[in-house]
Amino acid sequence: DYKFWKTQPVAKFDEKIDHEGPIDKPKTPADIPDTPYPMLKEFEWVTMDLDQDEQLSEVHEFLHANYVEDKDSTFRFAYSPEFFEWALKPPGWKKEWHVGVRAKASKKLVAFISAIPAKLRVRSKELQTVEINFLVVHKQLRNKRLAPVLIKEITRRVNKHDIWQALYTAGVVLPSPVTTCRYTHRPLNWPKLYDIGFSGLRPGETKASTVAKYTIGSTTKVAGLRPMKLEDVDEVFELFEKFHERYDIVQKFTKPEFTHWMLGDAQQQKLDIKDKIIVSYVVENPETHKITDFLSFYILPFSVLEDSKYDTLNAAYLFYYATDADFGKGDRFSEEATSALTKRLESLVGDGLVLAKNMDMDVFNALTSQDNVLFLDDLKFGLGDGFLNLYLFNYMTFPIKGGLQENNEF
Ligand code: YNC
Ligand code: MG
Repeated sequence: DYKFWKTQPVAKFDEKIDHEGPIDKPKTPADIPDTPYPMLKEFEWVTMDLDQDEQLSEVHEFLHANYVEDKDSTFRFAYSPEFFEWALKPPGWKKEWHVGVRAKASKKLVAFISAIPAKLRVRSKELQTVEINFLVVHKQLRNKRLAPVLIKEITRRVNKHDIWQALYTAGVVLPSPVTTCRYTHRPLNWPKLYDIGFSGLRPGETKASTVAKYTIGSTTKVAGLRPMKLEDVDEVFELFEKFHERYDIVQKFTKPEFTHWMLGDAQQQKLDIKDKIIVSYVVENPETHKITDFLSFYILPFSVLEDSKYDTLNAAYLFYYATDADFGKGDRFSEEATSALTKRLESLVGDGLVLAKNMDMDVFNALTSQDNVLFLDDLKFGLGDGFLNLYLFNYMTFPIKGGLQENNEF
């Protein structure tokens, strides 16, 4: 019955929404307590210093053992230390927003939650928010109401910086999603996916026919496709901003943020493509040298729990894309504009599959968000059983259409 969430500034399931905006009365940082929320006496709050390799690997190992699993506990997200560098230290990151809880006696990490700054545009309004992620409580301390304490403490630490809204996603249903997406999966190495129980055999299909169905070549097709470079940032940023006008809810990146999210830090940028965790490509028109398209995906493996043959499942996730495809002079959502966009995204993401396959990925994952539903079916993505709900804290919105889309069927 959502004993905790009932007390929080979030929309109720049956709430009639008649305006968009904050839910709580305005407050100032001075109204917020200076000291942390009380913690159970056996435990203590700590701020994790992810600039220290030792603490970074501690967080890494803790999440490795306790973070999100699929519903049958067959797979668990296997974030790498490099991934945390990228996900938890974007421009403007704050150490005090990497919140841990330790057992007082053993000093062992038993819980974690994080926030990073993120500016959002919700329709025509821009909001300074944080994105909350990596909430996790040790497996042996579940169902003890520790999660609400972590959430209240991170809220306090964020409010102290005069930020009152937050964005978060979760597989669980809480009051109330702004939009709901479904995970879809495009097998790249079907025999392995079948062996570890990730993919099944469809009625009427054989192993051989399934392998044939998912076969893709090893060369990309789009002329002018090449890895994105630091020198491309200005041009791609402009293309990206323009393309993103079509969505109702988007993150508004500054240029440094955009560089961080698409290319990673200086260390990432030096890596060989095959070792990267964030992969970005552009299409440079061979004649005009103008950049016409952009595509990115990130690498996040799963641990395969209890399989004798394999211990990792290599997965790529569709991240952002943008294109200057001719949307027609008038309505960007007209049939003509949509068909131009579909064609362009299909070849772009189709090449993304090839790139990921060449990086030895076993599966390419995507959500049914933004314009993905236009191409998922043709590119042989299949519906998974995971859902992802998107939430806003302390902000009431009308249902989001034409951006992150709800109840997509394709
Ligand atoms: C969840 N994922 O409903 P009620 S996603 C939010 N997000 O409260 P307890 C969650 N709330 O229903 P446990 C949640 N999961 O009574 C559960 N809850 O109102 C709510 N799993 O707490 C739940 N990571 O401590 C209930 O539950 C209350 O011991 C129960 O701990 C939960 O990062 C959890 O899936 C998730 O480690 C920590 O199960 C634990 O079960 C776990 O008794 C594996 O909690 C890892 C996992 C979640 C990934 C994520 C986004 C988190 C968003 C948090 C909300 C942020 C709000 C905005 C704050 C900033 C505001 C500003 C400004
Ligand atoms: Mg608990």
